[in-house]
Amino acid sequence: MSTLVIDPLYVDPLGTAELAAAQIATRTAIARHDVALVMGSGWVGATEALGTPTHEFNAEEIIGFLPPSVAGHSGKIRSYEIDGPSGSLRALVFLGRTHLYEGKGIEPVVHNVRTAVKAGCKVVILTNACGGINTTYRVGQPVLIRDHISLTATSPLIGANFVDLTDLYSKRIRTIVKSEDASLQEGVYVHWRGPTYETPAEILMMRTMGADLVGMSTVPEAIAAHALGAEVLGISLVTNAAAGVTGEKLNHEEVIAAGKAAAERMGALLKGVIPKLI
Ligand code: 8IG
Repeated sequence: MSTLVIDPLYVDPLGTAELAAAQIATRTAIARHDVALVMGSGWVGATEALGTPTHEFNAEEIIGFLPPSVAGHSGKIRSYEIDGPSGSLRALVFLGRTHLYEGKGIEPVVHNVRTAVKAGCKVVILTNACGGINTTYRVGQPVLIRDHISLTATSPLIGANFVDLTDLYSKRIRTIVKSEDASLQEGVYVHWRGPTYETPAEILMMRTMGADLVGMSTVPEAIAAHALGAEVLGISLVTNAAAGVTGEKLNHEEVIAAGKAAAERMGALLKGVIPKLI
């Protein structure tokens, strides 16, 4: 006889996120966090600029979170106190995320941001490493996500929940970030399920559709966070030219190396911006 174990995440995603938020509040003794950061491939080094976390634990110790499955994704949750001009705020930082290509469905992919919003976060900062489709981009360049194109044929929302996505990547927040670093460009991010990279023909299709960046994350989290009322900032780090752009092949080590090199700049940017968001 076999035992079927049904994870509560799939039965009651929002209720599970509420439970997860309560577990985080208990573990940190902090009732409410203000800002969430999801640190993607290569972004973990950028957290050094935030100082020393007051708390750190493995995400899988919190209900609904899966163990990490990708190199460069450590699966930790940290809490930071960040000082700013108008007092201090609390940042809830997720090192690593779950991706659609892991095949566990969409619920684990968005559990991080749902938990963050239930923990009190009004702003969700989503970072990722991605391929550059726009040929003016250079490896190691951060780009603000202005809009997205979803090519995964899935959504974190179910039911007649017709959420408007016109200002999904908050214009207010992009303006604040650009006042911190005027050299930042904006682009349109394509969500590709993966785990294969695109073919050169698919990259040509995406460029023709108006895309600048391509990656395997961020879009479901942005939608789920926005649907729960949080403001979203998306920042992509271009870590490789997309397929067919340079004739080089793509590899994951190149991604990790480009992230390490850009970590200091990214960390300073985040530290400068976070206190101005709330
Ligand atoms: I890093 O070129 C990274 N992630 N789909 N394509 C897609 N995802 C990526 C890429 C890329 N680079």
